Amino acid sequence: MATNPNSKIADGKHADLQKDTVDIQDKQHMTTDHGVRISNPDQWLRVVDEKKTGSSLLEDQIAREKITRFDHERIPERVVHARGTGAFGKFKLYESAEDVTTAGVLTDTSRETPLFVRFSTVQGSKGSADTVRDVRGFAIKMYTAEGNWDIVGNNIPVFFIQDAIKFPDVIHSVKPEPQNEVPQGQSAHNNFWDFQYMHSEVTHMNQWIMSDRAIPRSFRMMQGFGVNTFSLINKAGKRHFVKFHFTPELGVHSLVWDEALKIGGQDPDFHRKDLGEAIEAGHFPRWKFGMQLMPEEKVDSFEFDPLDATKVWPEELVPIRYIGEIELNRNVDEFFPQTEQVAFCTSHIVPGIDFSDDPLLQGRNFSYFDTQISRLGPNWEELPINRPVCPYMSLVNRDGQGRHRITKGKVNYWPNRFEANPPATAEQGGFVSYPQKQQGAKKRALSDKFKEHFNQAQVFYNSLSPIEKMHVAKAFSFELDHCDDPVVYKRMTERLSAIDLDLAKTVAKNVGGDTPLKSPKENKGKKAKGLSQLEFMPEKPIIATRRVAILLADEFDFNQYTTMKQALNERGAFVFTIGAQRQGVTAESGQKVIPDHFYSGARSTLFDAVYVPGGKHIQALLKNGVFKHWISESFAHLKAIAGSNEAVPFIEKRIGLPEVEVAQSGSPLKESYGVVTGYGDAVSLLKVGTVGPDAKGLA
Ligand code: HDD
Repeated sequence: MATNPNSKIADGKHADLQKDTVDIQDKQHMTTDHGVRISNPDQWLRVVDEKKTGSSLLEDQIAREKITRFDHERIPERVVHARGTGAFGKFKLYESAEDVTTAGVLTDTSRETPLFVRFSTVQGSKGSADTVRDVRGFAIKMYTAEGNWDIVGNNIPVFFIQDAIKFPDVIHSVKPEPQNEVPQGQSAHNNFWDFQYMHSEVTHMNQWIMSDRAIPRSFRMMQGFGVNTFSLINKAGKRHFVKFHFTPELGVHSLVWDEALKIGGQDPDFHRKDLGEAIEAGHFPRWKFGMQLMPEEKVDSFEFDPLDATKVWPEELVPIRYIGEIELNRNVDEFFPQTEQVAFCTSHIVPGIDFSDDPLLQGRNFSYFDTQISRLGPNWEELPINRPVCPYMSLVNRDGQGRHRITKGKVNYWPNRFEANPPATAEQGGFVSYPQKQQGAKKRALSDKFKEHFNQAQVFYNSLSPIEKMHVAKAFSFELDHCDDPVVYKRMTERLSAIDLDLAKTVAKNVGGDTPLKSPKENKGKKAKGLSQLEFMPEKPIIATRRVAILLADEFDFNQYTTMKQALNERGAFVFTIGAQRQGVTAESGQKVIPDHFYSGARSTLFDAVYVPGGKHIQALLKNGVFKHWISESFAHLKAIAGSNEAVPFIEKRIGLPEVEVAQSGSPLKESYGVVTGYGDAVSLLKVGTVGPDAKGLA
């Protein structure tokens, strides 16, 4: 197969983008868009009298160009997934999958394939908050040597609906209601839950979105799934169905709901900044890449239909084979031409990969290409971020708004007398569709197995830990409490009884539904692997990239502060000093420290852990309401809390844990519910091991 010389260069896309990149640092003079230097960009050309008053002239071509460009700066936001952020990276293959596919990207282990990932929320508009309860998009564009391969996935492995024709309905139902455009970035409203009741096929998915999966701590700490079923074709022409998985090295972690709500106001860009800062600091997020593979002939041997996107393939039946890794290692240079203009298509596949008859995927294959035309124009694939790194050429696809490629030659059709732009045979790398046999009657119908909607929803709920189940009950309660139409919240609580009777009773009580007495569908308690996110803790807790606040006021213990700060920095934590004032706080021993924030400028919600060193500063801190709230709020949000010396009795009393006795001076280190206290050497607190994502993971 013909390959591209770029195939071994992980930053091949970076090199490609340099052709279109200019650097604003280059002190180049300001010009109009047609290249003429501008002498005065700050005043409109006017006819003025001696007092310098007078009318502005339409003649001012420089002002008109500036205003006109500004007037047209906005393009339509994505109709879904409008809010998002992206980064560059690479895909590294560790094990060839040549037994199942001919795709170079999945068989050539010497390659590093450049890629771009865009993470997103679904419901909110472009300016909405990052931490809302929602599915997260996980869209990957791999610039492979044989063309772009897009995996347009989510952080949840299933979807609401089975047939693409229902997509406009489900999206209209979740988007702000038509009469008043309320609410923004939320599914907590009548229309969404009305739709959910009307379509029992959503039942599995709505268990996932009411779980902690829908409020991730970070884009770096969530799984990715291709969701739809694709095909892989090997050299012998045999087909396997496949589902793609991305499993984060850092584990799967979530916020708690109260935290998510507050961060939405305190820092609406929380996830966007988190990703950018980690990459900037060289802590590159990584995901293992895996595939679930099913030989074509097995497709009818399950109680569910493997082509139904509302179902997972249980790992007990179809294990995940991990064969590679993606890493994100470079932030974008400019948001608009890269993150905003990147455009994904499920139909972008490369030879060796093919579609399946999954009716959701079939519709998606139409929709993505189509939507890019209205958002970016017909030449959207020519935009620098979207164009392939391998050679590409079509004599026929040309012209249209925004075309800038110049194609030399006398013909724009095929075949032509010059034999210019010939197609490639399969041996030359030409894409050949899998020769699937088809026959049947033309009908609007889905296979019978698509009609079963509750089994996997029950298995998902059964597989959660008690804490996760409690969060699901609270999430349903929050959402349905926001519905003021009794038809909506009563029906939905009744529906929940088909999943779990206790869940339905709790929600009914909270939101005013009728308490169900029996379940319409017996729950036999079946559980499965890979559903509770607690299964995805990293093997060793890692504190790297976790945000740790150190709280200070005047007369803090300098030695404890600096040793802890240094120890945290050495472990890669992002350490922030919070002080009574940003002009500076002074240690007992006289040293001055300039904090990153003062108490009212930051909040406990923006950090994963907090440390309070000893020192006389505790007396001042005890009079500070924000400080006191910080400790109790951190505890309520299940965060790691550490304190030493004078801070110990304060922290223990503040938290009011019956198990934690007020420590005596000189007593050993203590750990209880993620609170670590001790006397003497501050750094030894870290050895207790709770100050890391494992503690947060339970949140
Ligand atoms: Fe979609 C965007 C993921 C079903 C139609 N979708 C979009 C994005 C993601 C997904 C991650 C954002 C891409 C980006 O960052 O630019 N969509 C999914 C998943 C689905 C799914 C995992 C179920 C398996 N989508 C789906 C259906 C349809 C669409 C059934 C239509 C029939 N999706 C679109 C779209 C969007 C989109 C309207 C809006 C912006 C875009 O495509 O590029 O075409």
